Amino acid sequence: KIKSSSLFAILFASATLFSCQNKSDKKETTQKTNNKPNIVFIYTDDLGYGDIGANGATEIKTPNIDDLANGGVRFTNGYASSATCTPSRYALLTGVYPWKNKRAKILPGTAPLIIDTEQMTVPKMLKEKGYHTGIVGKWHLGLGTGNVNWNETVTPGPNEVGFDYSYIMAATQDRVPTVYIEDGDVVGLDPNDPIEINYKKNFEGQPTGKKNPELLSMKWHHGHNSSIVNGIPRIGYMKGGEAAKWSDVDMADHFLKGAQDYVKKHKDEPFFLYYALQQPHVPRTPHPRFVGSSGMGPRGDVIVEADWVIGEFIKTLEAEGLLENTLIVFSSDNGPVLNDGYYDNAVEKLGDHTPAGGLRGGKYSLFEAGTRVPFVTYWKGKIQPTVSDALVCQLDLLSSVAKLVDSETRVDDSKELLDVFLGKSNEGRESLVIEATSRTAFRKGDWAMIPPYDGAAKNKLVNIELGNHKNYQLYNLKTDLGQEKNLAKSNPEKLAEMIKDYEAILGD
Ligand code: NG6
Ligand code: CA
Repeated sequence: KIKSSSLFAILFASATLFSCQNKSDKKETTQKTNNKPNIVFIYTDDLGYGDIGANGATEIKTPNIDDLANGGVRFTNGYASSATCTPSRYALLTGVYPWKNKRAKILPGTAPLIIDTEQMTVPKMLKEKGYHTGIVGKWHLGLGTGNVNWNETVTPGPNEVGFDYSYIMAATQDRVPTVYIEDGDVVGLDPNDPIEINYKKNFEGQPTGKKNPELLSMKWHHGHNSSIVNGIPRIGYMKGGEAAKWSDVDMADHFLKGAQDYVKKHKDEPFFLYYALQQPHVPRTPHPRFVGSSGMGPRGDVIVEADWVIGEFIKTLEAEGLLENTLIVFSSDNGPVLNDGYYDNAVEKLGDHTPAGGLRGGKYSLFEAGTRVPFVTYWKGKIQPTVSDALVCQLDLLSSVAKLVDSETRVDDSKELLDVFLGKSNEGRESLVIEATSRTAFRKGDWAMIPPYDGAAKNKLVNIELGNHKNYQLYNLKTDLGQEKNLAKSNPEKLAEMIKDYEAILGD
């Protein structure tokens, strides 16, 4: 078996080299780089561990994601670095624990870039190895250095931290500016209708969600009552830029096309694509053809939609003959939330679906559902289908992908776990510090430890338990996945060991 597959690899590699030699006049570089696999991160926004069929969901259908999960390594202990978006994305790209960067918090649309342009990132590392690098989708890591002028090229941004190409939304779907930005320029901007953004104060005479409920097609529940775009009240105030405003219901198709076009354009060179979907984050705006598809209201419908675009994207890789030369990593930036600020029936129509898949908490939480997320690696013909319970984190992708492409780059917090990601080893990381809204907790072996925190036990607006408690919490996840039995008092030795290891990492 091994022999024939390596023979195949040699034949395949030499065939690839040969065909490229014919095509390209830059023989030298092409030969060196073209045997490198393409790398694609498909990253959803707020998708819970239990939101996909492969992780046990029965009430919602995600056949395309399930194909990846069942045809690759499906991780049962795969973690985002944080229970919210910005810090997780920061860690994904830089390999640095987000709690080491004070600015890695949920950012307004006007926040400056929080990745140092000198810092190592996944795309930077890959660029050094001859890859073309692109991002399509949600950014939410800040742009510019302070007062962004949206009517000029916005910089620094993704293009200054390693991406050759970027097609992004600045922050979130519920935050202004509600426009797409390509390589720093707002797409479709009419210079006679400049964009102004303010997160503190409205522009005179502009309607808001708060004052003009009659203009709304979606009602706000908490927050989300500033400027109105497409009948949806947002966070932050925006004036101008009418022609550039995105169409929410078309966003999924739009980003899909961006991702497909990127692949088609760069299929003849090794590429890295970070495809960051907006679903199922609020506001949930399924394209009309998906409305009603889940029976669960908009949250379910946009998950079906996300699954569909992922399927279409994979078809493109296949049609271009790239699937067997592409490592795909699928994951989510943080755990699930139902009501995240709009009335959209996510709670009312949930039925028997369990977005957290039996884990406690959700988005914003130090309990497991905050950070334990769908996590899959897929590489047709290269990764054997398996289920792995190794502890892995999105943090680890930088060093692991570096190893894959023969880069020397390693970042301390990012563990090199290439064999684990390729399904050849079950030896994941020993421990992990997880983060949720500026608090941290600790995972090691079968255990989870949450230090004492002041603050509400539950965020009542979103109806999620945050993990705060006046005492230490200690859970054995092997016997108590739902974190119901606090063993801190009955197992002081384990608690002491966990605290010691955790503090050693924090104090590093
Ligand atoms: C919160 C928003 C929430 C969501 C979140 C960011 C309010 C009341 N809530 O502040 O709706 O936008 O930020 O989500 O405004 S994340 O997935 O990008 O981290
Ligand atoms: Ca998110």
